[in-house]
Amino acid sequence: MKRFSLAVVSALTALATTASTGAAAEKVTLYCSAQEDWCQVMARGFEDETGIKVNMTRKSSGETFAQLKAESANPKGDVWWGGTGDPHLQAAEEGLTEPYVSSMRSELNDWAISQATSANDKTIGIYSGALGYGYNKDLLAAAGLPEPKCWADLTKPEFKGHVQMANPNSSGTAYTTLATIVQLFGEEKGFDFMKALHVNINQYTKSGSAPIKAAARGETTVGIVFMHDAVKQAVKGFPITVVAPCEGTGYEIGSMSIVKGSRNLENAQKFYDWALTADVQTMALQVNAFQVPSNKGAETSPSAPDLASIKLIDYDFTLYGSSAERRRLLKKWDEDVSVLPQ
Ligand code: S7P
Repeated sequence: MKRFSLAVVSALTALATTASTGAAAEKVTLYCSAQEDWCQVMARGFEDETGIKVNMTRKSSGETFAQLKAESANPKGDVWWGGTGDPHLQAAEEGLTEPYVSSMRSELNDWAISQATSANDKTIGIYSGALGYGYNKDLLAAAGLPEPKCWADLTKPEFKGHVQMANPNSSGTAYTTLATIVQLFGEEKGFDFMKALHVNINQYTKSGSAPIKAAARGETTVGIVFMHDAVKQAVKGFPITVVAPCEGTGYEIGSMSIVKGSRNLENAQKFYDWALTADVQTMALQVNAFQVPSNKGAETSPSAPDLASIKLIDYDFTLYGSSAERRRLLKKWDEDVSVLPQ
């Protein structure tokens, strides 16, 4: 009887161990920094196709970078998908992400590969998009404001209280704005611009796309965002006009990285390969995500901003994605701009 119970106990223990090992292998923890609806499509799409459970959390790019850093001694995430490339590059430099060379690379545009090459394969480009702003034409008309066309227009006194942007510490979009302005005007004049803009800002949001959603709802006249995020609101039927600033503008290479110390590395790599396929990148259109996809075979919507017709600067991803420069610029913005009276 005693021998029988021992046998039953060990059989049950073995079963429980197999079950728990199996369950642990069939999941992946996804940190997502694109828009919530696109993150959901990616998570559900991967689960449906592979049966691997996706635990997804959505946070802005700068916030996700900070989370990876805070968790580095005990990593909890497996793959970081989406968000501007600069913090992905910084994570690579700081050893927070793993190198991986996907078999899908031959299908990608050069700009996506060069993002990988510059980070020793610790990140890769998944989409691209230009920075700009959008305004609510009804609010603009009601306030009797002239149509803004340039960055400089947003610093005019009549725009006081009418402009919204995100905080560059939490938001990749807003960090791209800061780095773009510095590259366009030079550091001294760029910071003068940020100070003049600060006077007109009604709120610094946490998330990069929040300002254009607020403009769509009529809560701010202008939102500084990626142009594709403004187009998304216009396509939904809101009275949003999208602006490619006349002086020229910066752009992002939205990126993906595998977390260093990932507990589900094989599944993270499966997700990574899957996310680089043309069919999966085309799924962006289901949620009106109008970035340019990195897979050459993926579809781009006719509503997507045409990057070839926008005056783009030669954004220096190596410098502005470096740990020292990103930290330095954010500190300077915190100390010299954000504390000024409005
Ligand atoms: O998906 C839209 C998008 O603008 O969101 C990403 C962005 O970094 C996330 O928001 P934060 O600015 O709050 O970090 C962009 O990569 C992407 O194009």
